[in-house]
Amino acid sequence: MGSRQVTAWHGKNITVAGLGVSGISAARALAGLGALVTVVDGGDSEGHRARAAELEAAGVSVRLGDAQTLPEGTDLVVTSPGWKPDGPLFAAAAAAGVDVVGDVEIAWLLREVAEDRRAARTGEPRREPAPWLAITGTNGKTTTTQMLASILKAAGLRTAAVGNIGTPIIDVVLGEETYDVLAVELSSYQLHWAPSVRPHSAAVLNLAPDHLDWHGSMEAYATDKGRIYEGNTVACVYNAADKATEDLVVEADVEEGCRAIGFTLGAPGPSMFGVVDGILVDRAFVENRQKNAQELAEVADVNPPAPHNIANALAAAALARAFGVEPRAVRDGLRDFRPDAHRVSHVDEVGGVTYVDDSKATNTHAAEASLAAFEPVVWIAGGLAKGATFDELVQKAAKRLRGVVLMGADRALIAEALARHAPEVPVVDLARTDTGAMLAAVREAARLAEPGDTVLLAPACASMDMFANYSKRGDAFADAVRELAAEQA
Ligand code: UMA
Repeated sequence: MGSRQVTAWHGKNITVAGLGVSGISAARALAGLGALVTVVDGGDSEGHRARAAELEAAGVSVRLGDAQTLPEGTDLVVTSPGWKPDGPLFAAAAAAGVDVVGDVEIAWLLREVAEDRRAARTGEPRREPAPWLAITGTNGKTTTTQMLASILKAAGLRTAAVGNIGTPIIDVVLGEETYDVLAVELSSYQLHWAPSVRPHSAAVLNLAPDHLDWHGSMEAYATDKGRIYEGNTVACVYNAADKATEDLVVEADVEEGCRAIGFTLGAPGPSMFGVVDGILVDRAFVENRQKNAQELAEVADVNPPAPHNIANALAAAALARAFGVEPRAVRDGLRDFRPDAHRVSHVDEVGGVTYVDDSKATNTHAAEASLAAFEPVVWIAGGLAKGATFDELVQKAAKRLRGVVLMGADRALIAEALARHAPEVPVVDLARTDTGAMLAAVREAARLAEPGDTVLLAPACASMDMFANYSKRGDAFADAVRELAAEQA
């Protein structure tokens, strides 16, 4: 079955892989279009059963406890992003000649139909679907997507921040609200399963090893990230300090006239965004860019004004300007933006020691950025490594480390790197993967720290071996710090 023909989905057997946020959204949408939908999921918990019951009430079949076999007669598989592409379900689909796509692909393919329906429902003239300004990268993509949405709103545009950020994009495309433009965060997983997506403009913020167990290699990971530039019409935004992002632009097949726009923390050349004397400037979308630059905002307008975050702001500004947003809205949008919790957020000071939560540092690249901001630092790390190695991170951070507390499934990988590159640094190996380990970790870190030090939770790993997600891990850290403060009061 041609997976791109939305009209062909009616009456067809569509298998949705995953009863999570994206699977539920895809199943409801496809059932609404008249497809015969079966959701399959390897889990069989109480939560899964409750979600299954809700979907079954909406006419969707659900099969729990088996993520491997392809339901008989499947015409198309729509997968959730987290499913590894080398899994048995996809091997079975390939053997049966059945296409596999992701929920983001479905959202893209539904844009036209959604506008037909909206026009029919409201009686208003049919509009073009809202263009997508898309963002990916190993780190900073959620923040940049939020900054972009804030800038677009400040420009008076109707917009939403969607995708990997947590709002399934199908729900927004098919929903009641009308949008002028969408700020879309895309993960490498989503890009892998979304071959048709053609953003108006897109940015790859940076590229460092992550999710290698899923993609199989750094090359495969980079290739999937690079898909975001395919078919861009106005701007491919890259990080001038990260050549790999520029290489992806060079390799991309874009529309005639689409420009490569770099961003840099230094003074920008023509067709770039950068910083001059504490001012964020645009030398790309201005008259006579050889000579002129447009002031956008002050560095102090970026919240917080840390180097990696200024880079995020420049990327968001570049995408907004590519869409025609006025300079003043860039400044206002950046000023309005408030960062999420669990991103280098100050928790408390106990006994002269500062406690900082960067639970969002789920890979080595992010952990490296936050470790570089504190000295001396007691580092709490560990969790699921996702195929990463820790030698480079430990080498770079070694001099700053007062001590290290390790927990989680893959903590031995970090312990080995510490033994190789920082043998003098005291390491406490908690040998625990239970949720309660966080309090023990904070107590051990407090014991290692001296007044004036920072205790930093920057795990360099995913959280799911111990917690539901990184935000629960960060909450557990903050709770533990509060308990420590109470003990020491
Ligand atoms: N499952 C299986 N077998 C598998 C894998 C998963 O049965 O091999 C089942 C699980 O039991 C679960 C369901 O599939 O019930 C979960 O599917 P999923 O892991 O793909 O997650 P969703 O709930 O659909 O959420 C996804 C994104 N999750 C991942 O990419 C892992 C969310 O990004 C995203 O917000 C959401 O879609 C909406 O688009 C989260 C994330 O961690 C925040 N993203 C990674 C990151 O940012 O690093 C990529």
